[in-house]
Amino acid sequence: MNHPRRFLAAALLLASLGACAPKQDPGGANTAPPLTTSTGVRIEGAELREGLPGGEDGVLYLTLTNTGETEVKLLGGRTPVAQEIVPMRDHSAGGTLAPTLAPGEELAFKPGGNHLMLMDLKRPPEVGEKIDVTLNFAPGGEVTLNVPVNPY
Ligand SMILES: [Cu+2]
Repeated sequence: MNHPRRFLAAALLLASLGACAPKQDPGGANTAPPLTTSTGVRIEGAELREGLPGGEDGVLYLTLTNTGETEVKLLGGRTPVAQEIVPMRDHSAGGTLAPTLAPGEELAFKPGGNHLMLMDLKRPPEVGEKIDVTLNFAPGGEVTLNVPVNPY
């Protein structure tokens, strides 16, 4: 028997869950130049992924390394194209993250794992453009990167 409406609902749910969870690795992708915050957190490999048609959320990947001597928290972030940026776990684990990096610690946000989710996109990021992303660290405050958008 066919259940077209149920199928549609399931497909929409999958689409919304998947909108910030591409599986492919960003290898060779365009990324923002590395940057180090005043408290020694190095930000490398920052890239956005294009917004999907109808997708509410976007995704940002990067790797943080605490090269400083104090513990640093990533509080979150902002960008002109979304309501806010929220650190999240892999969707199979679920939930938000409140990352704390001890001196020497590294934390990767990457496809299939922890990610930085752009909540409630105001418009979909487009491949080839660069978008300002501001991350907020404590201590350290805000730092802004101009981040390229890669294919989903
Ligand atoms: Cu997400």
